[in-house]
Parts: sequence; C-alpha cells; structure tokens
Amino acid sequence: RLEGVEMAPPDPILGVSEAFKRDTSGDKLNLGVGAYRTEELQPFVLNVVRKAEERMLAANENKEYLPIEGLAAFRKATVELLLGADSPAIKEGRIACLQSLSGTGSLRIGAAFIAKFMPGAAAYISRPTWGNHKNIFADAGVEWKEYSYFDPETIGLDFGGMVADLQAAPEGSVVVLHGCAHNPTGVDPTPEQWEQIADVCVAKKLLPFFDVAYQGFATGSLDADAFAPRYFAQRGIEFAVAQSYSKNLGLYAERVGAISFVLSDKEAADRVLSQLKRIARAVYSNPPIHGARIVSEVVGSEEMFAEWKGEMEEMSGRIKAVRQVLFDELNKLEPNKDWSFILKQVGMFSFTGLSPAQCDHMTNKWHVYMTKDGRLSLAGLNKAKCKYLADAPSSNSHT
Ligand code: PLP
Ligand code: TYF
Repeated sequence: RLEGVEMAPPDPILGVSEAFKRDTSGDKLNLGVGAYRTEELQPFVLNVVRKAEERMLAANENKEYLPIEGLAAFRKATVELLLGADSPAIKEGRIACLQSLSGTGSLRIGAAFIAKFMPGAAAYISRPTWGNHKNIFADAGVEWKEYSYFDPETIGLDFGGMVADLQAAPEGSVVVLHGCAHNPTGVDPTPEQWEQIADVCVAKKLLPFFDVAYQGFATGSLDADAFAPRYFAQRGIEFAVAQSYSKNLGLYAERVGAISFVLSDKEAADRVLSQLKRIARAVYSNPPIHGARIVSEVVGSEEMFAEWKGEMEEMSGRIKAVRQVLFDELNKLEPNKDWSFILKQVGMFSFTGLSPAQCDHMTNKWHVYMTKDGRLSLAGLNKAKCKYLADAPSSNSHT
C-alpha cells in the first residue's frame, strides 16, 4: 500500500550537518546550521541554564501535565521579554499566549490558526527567508507568497521593493516579519523603516506575524532587539508573534517557545487563546515542562536574569569578534574589494553571495560546510579558523 511513497527531500540546512558528520577531514568546519559554538567550536550550555537545572532538581518537582496553554510563569516571562514588563498590552490582559514547541511549533500553531480563522489569506514571506517558513505555512494549509527583501547589488535591504510588494498584497493578508537578525541575510530594517512597514500594515489591514528566533543576537541586548514588536504594540497594531529560546538561552533540543497574539482587548485575547488551545490539543495536547521551568527560573530571579544578559552579550560579542577577524583576513587578501557587508550584517549569519557551485566547491575542496544559498553561520566559526576560511579560493568573490 505504501509503494507509492517517494523519498522526501532532505532539509537544506539540517542535511548539511549530516554531511559534515560523515566528513573525516581534520580541517572540516560546520558553518551550515545556525547553532552557537564556543571559541573552541564546542556546543555551549549557558551557566544560568545549569544553575536553573540544579535548583529545579533540588526542588524535587513533579512531572504532572502542564495546562494546554503551558506554564503560567513561563508565559508571563515570555511576553514580558518581548514587550517589556511595563507593557500596557500585558497589564490589560490583551495577549493570547500559548507555550508551544519552540519557534517552529509556535509558527505552525499560528499558521494553523490562520488557516482556520482567516480562510483564503496568504502569508507573505521575505525573499529569501528561513527555508522552513514555506513548509510550515504550506503544510498548515496557508498559501505563501514572497515579498522583495534583499538587494544583491547593495547587499542590503530592498526597502522600496518590500513596501511596494506589501502594498500590492490583498487586504487581510498575513506578513511574516523577522523580529530581528534576519535569517539568512543578516539585514534588518532601520527603526524608520519599521515605522513605514507598520504604516503599510495599518493601511492594508495586514496581519503582521513576527518570527522572533534571535532576540539578543542582533545588538547583544534582549531589549533593543525587541524594538519592532514593541513599536507595533505601542502603535496599537494587532499582531501574531512566534518566540524561540533555542538560540538566546541555548535550549535548542528542549523545544521552548510560544505563540502569542497581541490584540485590542482582553475579550478577544480570551477567545483567541481558547482556539489556540483547541489546535494544540489535537497536535500534542500540552507542552513539555523542563525548558519552560528553566526559563521561569532564569527570568524569575533578578540575579540570574542579569547573568543571562551577560552570557547573551558574550555569545553575540563572540560572533561580532569573528566577523571582525574574517573581515580583516579578507581585506588583507583582497584590499580592493568592499568587504564591509560582513561587518554590517547582524546576527548569526553572513550572507556571502557565493553561488551554489562556489558553495559546493567550498565543501568539496575545503571541507567548509554551508548552505547552498551562500549563507555562513558565523556562530560555528572561531578566530583561529578565519584565515583558513578567507583563503578558501572561492570565498574571495561576491558574485
Ligand atoms: N525562525 C527562524 C527565522 C529560525 O532561524 C529558526 C531556527 O532557529 C526558527 C524560526 C525556529 O527554530 P526553533 O524551532 O529551534 O525555535
Ligand atoms: O537556520 C538555521 O540554521 C536555524 C536552525 O529545520 C534550523 O534556524 C535549521 C533548520 C531547521 C530547524 C532549525
């Protein structure tokens, strides 16, 4: 009966890690997946996470089911992290927040909600974007379309194209916006550009859907990186937001995140939350507790929260230092080229402009694993390896 099942294509990002594992070269570098490594290129468990886990173990907590909407202290911490503890939307109970399965699961529950309650609405995603956005919306039954985002000429934002495409979208469409540290380009709108994006959303009655997977990695500050959703909230614009703790607390495999709808009144938030719960119930019933407790512990203690901010700065600072060394090495090699894009891009990635053939060459000849779109995860690079990477011949061009 299942003879007709074809092989599914491998994930273009996670498949790179599989190939990396099979490579036996001592030179190999995994710059594919966006996962933070230390300067020794080892996975990193934050000190505050270890501390939180020790406290949890000592408290001898049980493993009873959580409510469908998740752990109350976690949900409170998560909306506060996004909008600030003094947010009127939080005080007025205008946010429907459901703890869900990290960023991906939260996006998927949000997409299922859109499919159910905004039938016919398409989701506009940036070109390019994180590859999984297309799968998530398509599998949930939401048609996706693209808006212009990246200009390869300037290696910057095609803001005119973006605004024109959003203006041309039918009223009531959904627009997926990376909250900060755009994946894969590392190019974010300026505050003034966010204001204009908000204007278009209001004028065209678009539902913004923020994907916040890198809060803390653009500037190093959790607060500063929440500028866009905070600005939309302050304008009184209704929006959806998926949050992930994979990167900023390093909780990748714990699957910790939330889907929230910031709405105009509490009554609407109660209705929306009831439907988010209805969707989650049929998918996984209720969310896992361990990571949610870690978040609650960390954010619930002033001292640990401060320590987290320090460790967050350390992670984003290490990536910035690597950017600088890579820039210096490339400048030494080819001083007549403009390598400033490497310093200007923010977050975990460098979007190099290398062609798929050049990317293959980087992998096959130099054991440098990266995605075919020319994206390098600088979170997987260290200072010592920058010269090796810069010397890999095909990396010396931005074409
Ligand atoms: N959204 C973007 C833009 C991402 O880059 C990622 C990957 O980290 C995610 C969402 C979701 O990741 P996770 O499901 O691990 O939270
Ligand atoms: O873009 C990245 O590398 C991260 C990690 O299906 C990731 O977002 C990649 C693919 C995927 C889930 C997470």
